[in-house]
Amino acid sequence: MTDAVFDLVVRGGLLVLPQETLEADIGVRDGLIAAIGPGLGRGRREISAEGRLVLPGGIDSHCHMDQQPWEGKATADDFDSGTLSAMCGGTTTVVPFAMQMRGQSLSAIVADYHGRAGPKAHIDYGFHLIVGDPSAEVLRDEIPALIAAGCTSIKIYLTYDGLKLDDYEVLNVLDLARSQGAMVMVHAENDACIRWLTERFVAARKTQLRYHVHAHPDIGDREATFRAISLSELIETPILVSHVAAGGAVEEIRRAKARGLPIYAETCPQYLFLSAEDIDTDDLSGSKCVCTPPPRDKSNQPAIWQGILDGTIEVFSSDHSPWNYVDKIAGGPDTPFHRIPNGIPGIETRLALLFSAGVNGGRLSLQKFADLTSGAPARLFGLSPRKGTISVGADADLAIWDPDRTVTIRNDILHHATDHTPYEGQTVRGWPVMTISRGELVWNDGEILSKAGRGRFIARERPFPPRQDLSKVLSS
Ligand code: DUC
Ligand code: ZN
Repeated sequence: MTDAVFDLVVRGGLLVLPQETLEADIGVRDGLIAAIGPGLGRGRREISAEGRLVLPGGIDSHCHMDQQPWEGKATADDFDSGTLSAMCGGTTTVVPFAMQMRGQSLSAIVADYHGRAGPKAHIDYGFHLIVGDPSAEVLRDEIPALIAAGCTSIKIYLTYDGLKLDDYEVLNVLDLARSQGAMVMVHAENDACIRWLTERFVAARKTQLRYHVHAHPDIGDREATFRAISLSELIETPILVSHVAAGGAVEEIRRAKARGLPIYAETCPQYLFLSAEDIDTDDLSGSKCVCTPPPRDKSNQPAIWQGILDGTIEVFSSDHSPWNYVDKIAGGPDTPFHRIPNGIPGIETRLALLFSAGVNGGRLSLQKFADLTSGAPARLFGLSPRKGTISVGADADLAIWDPDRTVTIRNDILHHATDHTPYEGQTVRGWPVMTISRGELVWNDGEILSKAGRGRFIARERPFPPRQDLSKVLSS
């Protein structure tokens, strides 16, 4: 077609732009959005989006793939199946974790992770840095160089053997993050509460699955969230509280924001669409829902929704952490709760679950949905303005949705390599039917058109201006 003005035109959809919803076309050139408007000129390729919604491709800023084994068991998804599954669920960028444990070199882990992702990823990706050993050498010689190379966010844990930091170490990491303009994500559970309760439940032979929830009490989330906020306030650097699961943590974050502190928060599908009841089974099937923090008592769900609605929680990501069920129950029918690998799959169902209950359920506007699942993670993790919105100059990363398609989630319709989904049998309305990554149609309603290795590493910007001074504390 010689008179083509664009490489691709997505024609006639209802576009979900940051401030409005507009019936218009999108013209794509060289993988970028070149024009938005009605009646655009021809494209060498045209895709009809008539009767459909066109949303920014999802950004999943919390997902695990091809991570180090847990008690000898590997995650089910590598970068091939993990990113494929994301893509088929309407996601166009993922940010998984390069995980350093005590004694390891973080730079070596990141180099290894590049080798794992590069040949396999179907969509674009970045890496967060899990800092499990913030030695003076790692803080001085490794992290600044990794941030300069585009890994501009750090994850720290307040629990988990081999990963957890004490408060002194947290302060060092926060101090470095401030000086580098990096985001710090915090897994905020109280480690001592978990260990103390687990020891007592085990001693009392209370090892059935339900005790997983009791051993991770929501008061421990509240305490650890408040502590993380306090350390962030002292060091004057933003943090993002990961996977907020319970009302108490929401309250702490809301209070901190009301005081003007730069505290951000994320929640995940398991805290809206699963509950402690799903774990409390007589057999081990409830282990399909075992993750940390655990899905809480249902009474917490309205608080999470409220946190989303009033802006206390900005980000909705999956925390896809795909262990096979066969590995979860490998210890036999009496496997105690604390020996079940933590984590559940959910990278492909994240968007549809929220769209169905949020948008079709009348709780969320399309703009809010797009911001929770794409715009906010892009801004907070240094992917803006390249990704996160439908706007001229941005990457043409799009998800075309049939807002009325009703789908019953079954593991055999999903594309992860995990042998189960915790959402088996849940019915949703609204489904992403096409995914476009940098102007390339990669998922066409049941047909996979991408190739492993086409995804690119995205060197992310620093989300905050680097600041050397610690003005309030050190000037006193
Ligand atoms: N919780 C996490 O924070 N990460 C991975 C798995 C889990 O359950
Ligand atoms: Zn996680």
